[in-house]
Amino acid sequence: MKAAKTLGQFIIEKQADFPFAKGELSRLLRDIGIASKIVNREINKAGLVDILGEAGTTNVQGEGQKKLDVYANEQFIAALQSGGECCIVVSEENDEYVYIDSEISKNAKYIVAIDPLDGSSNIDVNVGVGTIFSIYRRKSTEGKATIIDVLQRGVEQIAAGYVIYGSSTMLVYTTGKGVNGFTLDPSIGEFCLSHPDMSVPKDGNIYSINEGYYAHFPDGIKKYIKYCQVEDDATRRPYTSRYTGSMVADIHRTLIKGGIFMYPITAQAPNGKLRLVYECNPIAFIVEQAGGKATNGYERIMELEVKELHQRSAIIIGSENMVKKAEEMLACFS
Ligand code: AHM
Ligand code: MG
Repeated sequence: MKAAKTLGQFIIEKQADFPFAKGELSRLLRDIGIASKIVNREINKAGLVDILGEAGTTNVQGEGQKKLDVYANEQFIAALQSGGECCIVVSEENDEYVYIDSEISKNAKYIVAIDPLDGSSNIDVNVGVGTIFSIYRRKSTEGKATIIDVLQRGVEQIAAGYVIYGSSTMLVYTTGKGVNGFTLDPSIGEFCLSHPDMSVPKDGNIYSINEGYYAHFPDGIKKYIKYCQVEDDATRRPYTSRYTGSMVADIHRTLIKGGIFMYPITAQAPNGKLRLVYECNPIAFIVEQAGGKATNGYERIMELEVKELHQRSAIIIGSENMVKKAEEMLACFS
């Protein structure tokens, strides 16, 4: 019988891809994996909040209940702090970046950007949610890392990944050499390699967008949506529409089945809704590494200049030919 390869084993094996590395990145990835298991355990209990106590109240054991996104944020930051490889964490949950000030992290050379629990409003209805992370190497060589170390473009990412807490829990990541997916085996508490070398089909037949905002979309996006709905056997149209409201779930499906995910600018969100640093860039890195394409409709996501921690961006991402088609239609109106 073949034994499953665990995330830990895989990370150690892959360290050979980085001959000059000292294992810090491997340890960082391992720390993120461990924190995600703790978060997974709490998410699995989310349906019990009425029994154990609502967020903001005290449960029957006398423990204070926290909102899960706050809890997840604390877990990831604590894991990164105790690992000692990370000097700054940028999180959706913190207005400012968090400087990790400890003896063991004083020589840490990595910056982690994280959305600890994306799509958290979906927890109440038992729909999948996710964690998204991105890893950069700090640029400065001495003193405390600063905002300059943090504001790097997506092309400078060293690694990126997501965890999807869905019907099963998976961790998917890239270090720039393809994309691999690991499924959590709850019986042994380990992520096991289940989806080696993931690749996004060049074409797909699923489009994913919050069509409720149709009236507020740019004309090019409206035109593309109409294109998706027209009948044409050769291109498998009309396409199927799927949108969960959890980007990680929609992207995970897109990685496996192909398709296109769009969160364009709207009248209400003139810069888009999703955040460039810890949502768009890591997801773009993963999708590109799997052979897909990620743009804001006009420019490659990973080349966009990063001016602020919580900067927003439009995103059009997924199967290469579908993204190209959407870009073509946006170009008709520019
Ligand atoms: P969040 O970080 O506040 O959870 O918001 C991000 C989420 C994405 O997961 C999802 O694609 C999008 O927001 C859904 O937004 P909308 O409800 O506007 O369609
Ligand atoms: Mg988010």
